[in-house]
Amino acid sequence: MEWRALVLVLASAAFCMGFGAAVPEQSLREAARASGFLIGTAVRPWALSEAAYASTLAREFNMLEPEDALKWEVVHPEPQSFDFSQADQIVDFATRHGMKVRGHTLVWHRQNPPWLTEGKYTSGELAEILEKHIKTVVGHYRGKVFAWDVVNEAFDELHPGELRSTIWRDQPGIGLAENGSSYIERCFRWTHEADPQALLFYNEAEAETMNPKSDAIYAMVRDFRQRGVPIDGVGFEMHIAHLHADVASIAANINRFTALGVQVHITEMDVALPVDAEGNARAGDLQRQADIYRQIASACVSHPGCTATQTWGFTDKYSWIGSHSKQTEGAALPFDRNYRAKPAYDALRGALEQVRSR
Ligand code: 9MR
Repeated sequence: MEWRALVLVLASAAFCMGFGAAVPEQSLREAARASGFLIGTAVRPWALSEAAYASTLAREFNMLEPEDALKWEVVHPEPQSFDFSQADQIVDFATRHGMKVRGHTLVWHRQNPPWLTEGKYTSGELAEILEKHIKTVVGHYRGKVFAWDVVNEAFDELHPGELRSTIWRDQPGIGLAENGSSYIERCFRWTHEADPQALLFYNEAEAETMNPKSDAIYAMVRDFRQRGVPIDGVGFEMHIAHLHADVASIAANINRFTALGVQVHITEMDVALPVDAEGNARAGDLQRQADIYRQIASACVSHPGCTATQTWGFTDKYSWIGSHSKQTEGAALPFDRNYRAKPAYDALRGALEQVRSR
């Protein structure tokens, strides 16, 4: 055999054995182009310097969201100082590659800096601090971040349907503790003042199906819409566990929210699988995972009011599931640790191809 042919044979054998990352013939973002649908992912800034990470991100997605870089502890580390360096890197990447940016998140009970949580501020002081935070961060990204998760996970999982007790609501809160969701309303109004063009979302976990938590959010959003509070969308996180998703209920939930005139974004999708010590999942589970990705993405793209689907990271190399489950679960994303497309990837692309011309 001629040496060039031998090299070719060896190279394709290595590729088939998994030594090279497959480049799909049509990327997710290409599949989404005709319909204008947004396909996004969460991003960690320090991984952008990794060639495979950056090239996969730019090739596959037309939207991104900083996974942690816009949270208080990163962006507002001291009372008087803001640090936009990490989020700026991500936003610059998006600009260079023609991607939209979702902002996550302005008001949350987690990942807040000690100066804030231990500062023993009065409600009046906290209200001032929060207004300044929102206006500074949103102002910095005005015209660059097209949609914000203004308030994140404000409803309780232990008492579904009730608002969670947090520093922002009632510990001590920003002064509106007795008035249900009015502290949330105030946050939406401040954000709108800082960037009237940005789309404003309420983002939540475990409210993807019809259940008491989503009922409560539905009531809040309906009230906001009726009174002209600036809210444009609801984020369904979609962290799927135990390979179980009630797709009919998710579709019904998308229907009722969009009927209020707000958009739905799927904001944080992943499907965690049991993994062995090497982080590998079973082949059958990878297929079942693909089915869930397909069904959920289809439920979204087939509804005109569901305008974006986003995964919470894209490579199994970087995912919150591993550390969160003490490495007993993982393999939750469409690409494996070597950036090879998994069955979930093909499923996602199939769903996007479904809506060439919405
Ligand atoms: O993926 C995020 C992880 O890196 C952080 O350590 C964690 C801290 O709570 O937050 C993760 O992202 C969360 C997101 O901001 C809001 N919804 C739930 C996500 C998973 O916990």
